Amino acid sequence: MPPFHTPPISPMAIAFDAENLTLSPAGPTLTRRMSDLEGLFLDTDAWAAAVHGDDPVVYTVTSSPVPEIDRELPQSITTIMPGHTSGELWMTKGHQHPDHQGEIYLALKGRGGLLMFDGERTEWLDMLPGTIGYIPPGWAHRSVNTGDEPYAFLAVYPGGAGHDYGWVLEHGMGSRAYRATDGVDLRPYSAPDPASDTASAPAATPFAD
Ligand code: S6P
Ligand code: ZN
Repeated sequence: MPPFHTPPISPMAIAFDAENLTLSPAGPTLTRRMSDLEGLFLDTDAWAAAVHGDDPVVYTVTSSPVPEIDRELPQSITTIMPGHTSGELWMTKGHQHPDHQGEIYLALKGRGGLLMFDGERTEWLDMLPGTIGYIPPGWAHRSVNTGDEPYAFLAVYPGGAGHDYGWVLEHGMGSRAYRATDGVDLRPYSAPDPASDTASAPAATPFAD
């Protein structure tokens, strides 16, 4: 056995259903609710009101069985629900890979954007079905649903790269993406205010409502 082989993973075919957004055989599925996105939306009161309301699902991540370990190449499908929190579009938490390596996203359904930040520069890619978004090493990345339907994409990434979510809390993402009549309104990043009285705060709004 060559030294780079990592048992027990063997060559395998993975059925990729871009319509039903499944990978088969399937690995773990992760569900991120509003409560999992603490400290990320600018309007902390609106975020807290949503959490204390029905704490909606903001996105899910379903994976193939390929594990997140060094030298493996896992895949996952992320589906972000349509919605906004005080105008700020629903999004993933965003992360930096501590072991800087590249990653690709392939947009599958809906309409979205890929926000990237290297600590100084910000980049935004519009993501429509068929678009491959390339994330170079060292760029923190966050996905945003800019449409009225769920936005889904396939990610393929180095299994040993790791995920640093604290980096985004500390450094931000350079921009914030807001709902606009035509597409997205990108505004300069600012840190969230500390939570205050949530009683009169507007709740987060799924577009479907
Ligand atoms: C993994 C890749 C995606 C994200 C997923 C959720 O490197 O970038 O699979 O994990 O889109 O985003 P986040 O920021 O919550 O991990
Ligand atoms: Zn990533």
